[in-house]
Amino acid sequence: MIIKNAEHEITAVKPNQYPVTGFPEVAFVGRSNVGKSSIINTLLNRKNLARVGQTPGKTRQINFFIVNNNFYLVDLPGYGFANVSKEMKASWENIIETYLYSRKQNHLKLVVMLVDIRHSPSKDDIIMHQWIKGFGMKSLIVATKADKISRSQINVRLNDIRKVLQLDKATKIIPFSSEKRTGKDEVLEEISLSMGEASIEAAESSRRISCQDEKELDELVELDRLGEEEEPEELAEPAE
Ligand SMILES: Nc1nc2c(ncn2[C@@H]2O[C@H](COP(=O)(O)OP(=O)(O)OP(=O)(O)O)[C@@H](O)[C@H]2O)c(=O)[nH]1
Ligand SMILES: [Mg+2]
Repeated sequence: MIIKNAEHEITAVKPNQYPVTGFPEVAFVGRSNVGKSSIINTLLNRKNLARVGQTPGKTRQINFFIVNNNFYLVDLPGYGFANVSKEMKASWENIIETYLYSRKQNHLKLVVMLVDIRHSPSKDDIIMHQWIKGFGMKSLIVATKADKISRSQINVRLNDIRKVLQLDKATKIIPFSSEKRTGKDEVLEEISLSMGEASIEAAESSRRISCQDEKELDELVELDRLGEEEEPEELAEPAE
């Protein structure tokens, strides 16, 4: 997939603030500090479109990034961050769950779940993945910060993550590094595959909106044809 353009469209906390274009969405979930905002910047070839932080808990709301004018990458707050009050934790979890629940049916084409390649998935990660699976959403696992371990360790770590999350064979897991920009093409390919039909639907509906309906289109074609027929015939060259 080629990224032609990308912009931050809206920041939201509740459903009535989400975009209403009907374009398909790909959401990024995972623990706080795992690299959700960083992967979005890397995929979109931007430095700080999504805000990245040294301290966990940087993203506290939902950020929608419109890409190629036809789909969204959605940056969600992280879960599992210990250093916040109970109320704050509950509020963030509520923001994440409300988003997934309300978009699962008509908008969400793929949930990209991020886990740090160096660690076994946490209890929160296991619950989140079961939750995604339970709702029948398509998921892709991305193991972040792959630059922090040696190449020989990568497969060992991927196998462990696969085992702990009890991934079925159909669920892919991709090692990724925002630092080295590795894994980018593979993730973009999965995003593109997940939206194959969705982007055709979106293109169709925008054509429908611009033409109102087939009848109007037919009338325009007919008017064009008549206009062409009524063109005055070219004057014959005057006889010598
Ligand atoms: N070495 C390395 N560091 C990374 C990578 N991805 C992210 N980081 C760093 O990890 C920290 C957190 O990254 P973010 O992208 O803000 O993480 P997040 O998941 O969006 O965090 P929250 O918004 O708090 O949920 C930052 O200091 C990043 O620079 C990576 O692939 N490699
Ligand atoms: Mg973030």
